[in-house]
Amino acid sequence: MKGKVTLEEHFALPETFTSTTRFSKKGMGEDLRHRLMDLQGDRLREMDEFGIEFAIQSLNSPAVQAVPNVTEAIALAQRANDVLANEVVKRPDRLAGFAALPMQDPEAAAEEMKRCIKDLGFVGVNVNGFSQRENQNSLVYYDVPEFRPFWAVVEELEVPFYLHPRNPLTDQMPFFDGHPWFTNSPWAFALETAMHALRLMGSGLFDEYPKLQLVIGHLGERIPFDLWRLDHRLKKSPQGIPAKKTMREYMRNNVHLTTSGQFYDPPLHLTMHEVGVERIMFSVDYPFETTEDACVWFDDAVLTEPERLAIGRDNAIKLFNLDLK
Ligand code: GRE
Ligand code: ZN
Repeated sequence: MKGKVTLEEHFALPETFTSTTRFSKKGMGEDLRHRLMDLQGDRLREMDEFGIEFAIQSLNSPAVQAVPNVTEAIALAQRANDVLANEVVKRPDRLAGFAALPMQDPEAAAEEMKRCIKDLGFVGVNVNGFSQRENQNSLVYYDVPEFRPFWAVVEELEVPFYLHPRNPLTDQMPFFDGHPWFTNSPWAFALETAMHALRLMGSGLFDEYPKLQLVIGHLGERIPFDLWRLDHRLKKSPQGIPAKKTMREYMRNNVHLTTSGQFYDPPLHLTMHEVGVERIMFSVDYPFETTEDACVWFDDAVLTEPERLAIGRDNAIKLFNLDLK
């Protein structure tokens, strides 16, 4: 399919690259560095080769979220956003930007988000999970009351918020002891991100701000598979839950999903059944995944042509108000 639009595609600054290196295979470091730093060369050539017209770019993970010093986190987010804005203006026909945000300070995050949307022309924000604040072991999740004014600004700006994975602090989790291969992207990313998304839903955030739109990758970080059981068991929860609606209702009204790093028909079909075709958008997860793997799969996935067009292009154009014909 030609004209695809993608939205979980990453770049890095020299100083944020190191937060990713440990995830790359030995020997891949240099190639990955090149691919993360470059926003114009190979990236666009691969998009051309495999029929991607337009890609919304975001900073690598965890980057800003892993900087405990609040002043440094704010400066890093601003720098990353300025660098991205400079690259996007060179090819506004192919690229757009997501803002990186210093969530360690919700007020500063709201200010930076306004600057990115209003002055830099970004189309949304992308945050890499929880933020470490003040020290390495103190982490904040964004369902807590302190963040409600921040979410009010997100709703007011009418921009989607992409909640991107980061690794949980596995040295605090005996759970992973002796099994490091299950940390990071093979398993831990989805566990962490799904839990954060559930915290947002369960806290009643979307009852307070019903127009908020959250985006999560990897076909919903496993939530669609468990959606029926989740609501089935929550109905019987002895603790109750602050949320007024079912998780299914939030998934169908406030959440969008991408296919980043999930290039397989059965989970796609399950997800379409659970949340509806209009809430799913094609994405690659470049450069951690190859454009080829993603596109060769998607172009031949078992879909009707209207479904392929919606997931591959039109849903993203609509959600982000992209200026594409
Ligand atoms: C990502 O999406 O950010 C990512 C990594 C490392 C490995 C795989 C992956 O940062 O998808
Ligand atoms: Zn990613």
